[in-house]
Amino acid sequence: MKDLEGIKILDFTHVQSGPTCTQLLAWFGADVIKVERPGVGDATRGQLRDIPDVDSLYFTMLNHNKRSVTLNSKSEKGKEILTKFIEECDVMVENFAPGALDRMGFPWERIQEINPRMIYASIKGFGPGAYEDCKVYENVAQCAGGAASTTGMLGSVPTVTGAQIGDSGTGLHLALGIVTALFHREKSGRGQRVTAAMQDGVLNLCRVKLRDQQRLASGALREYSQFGDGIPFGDATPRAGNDSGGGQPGRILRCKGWESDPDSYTYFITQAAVWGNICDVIGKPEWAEDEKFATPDARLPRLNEVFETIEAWTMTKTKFEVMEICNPLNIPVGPILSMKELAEDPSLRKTETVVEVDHPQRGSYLSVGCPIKLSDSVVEVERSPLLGEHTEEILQEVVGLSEDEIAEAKKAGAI
Ligand code: CAO
Repeated sequence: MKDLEGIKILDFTHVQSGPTCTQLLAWFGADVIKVERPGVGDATRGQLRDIPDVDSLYFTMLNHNKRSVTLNSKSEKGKEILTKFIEECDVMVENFAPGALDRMGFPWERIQEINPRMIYASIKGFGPGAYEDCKVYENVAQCAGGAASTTGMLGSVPTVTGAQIGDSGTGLHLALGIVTALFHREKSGRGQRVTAAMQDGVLNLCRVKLRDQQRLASGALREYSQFGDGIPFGDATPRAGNDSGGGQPGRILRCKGWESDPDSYTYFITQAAVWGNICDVIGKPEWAEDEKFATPDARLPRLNEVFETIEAWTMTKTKFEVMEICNPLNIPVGPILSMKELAEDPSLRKTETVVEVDHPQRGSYLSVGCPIKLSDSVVEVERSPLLGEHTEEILQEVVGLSEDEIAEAKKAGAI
């Protein structure tokens, strides 16, 4: 049994942020009906293509378990069909540029009028305010949400991260909002508007950096390497390089083979509770009692010396050997894993976090499966739909069009 079975989602999303949200809902059993412009479709179908004329990995990896219907929702006939879809569906999701659905003639008020039970969920770049009309892509959100100003090396340019916290992060936020609104509807019988702004989503994920902003008023951030380096703090949370964001200092350290392998590194955390074990493993047992190193406070101004000494040891081991030695001693470390290593990782294959999917045009490809595991509700990853693959069955099943009506809509260019 699929938990969201019976929930029909009218999916007007495109590119990355919205599709990640509806993909999650599809994995949990919702019937996600992806609405795409006839002959065009989601722009990502054709972006970053690795095989000519075949849906890109960009598209196929973001649109699993959905059905595709083509509909020109700006044409008169298309609007008629869209109205029927709104009557029949439970949730409508979109991440168009601000105002696009209003311009199409379907503002929230109209949608509510057509179906008061409808949950209407949107992602925009910004919430209400000075920038509400702006179009936004991933890296703009990372910059506007506080991630870029706090990421990168001190004294160097602001840096964006490879994790798509603006797009996929906001998609996750929206999915939770939709499920919450579905619960609300169970009790109230009413739908509601759900919005998630990418700037807000990124800032939510940068919560610890706003924490540090406020701590600055009480003086230097002593766990930042710049404190030990004697570099004064300014009036905003600085870039922290690879320092840990929490109270246990950590850094990325070189491992055996780093000269030729760009990913031969480990993240090493000097957790206070296991400091004695760390001292033993790196060959500095005397540091456990030495007053210059014995306590977290004493170590903070000496983190460079601490990590240089640990690194002299990690450089004699591979990143996996560091893991094998430190884990039994409860020392938190983690290898820097390349995408190649992740793609080949047997544990991730076993849990279906990395899955092989078959596609009629491209053959077999790797994808990231559902990262959320429920003990009773197992997710089966299905391939993404071809453009308009389900148009006729959806128009018949969901909006009740006859074959003649479908032929007429086709003739009018509405589907
Ligand atoms: N039938 C008819 N028209 C359709 C349609 C359909 N099935 N699907 C889309 N369209 C129309 C839209 O109505 C819109 O028309 P108008 O400009 O006349 O209102 C037009 O296609 C283009 O939509 P868009 O403005 O959303 O697309 P864009 O490529 O210009 O912008 C993006 C893309 C992502 C910048 C913008 O959609 C946006 O800012 N979205 C919100 C934030 C967001 O989700 N960003 C993440 C993107 S992933 O990095």
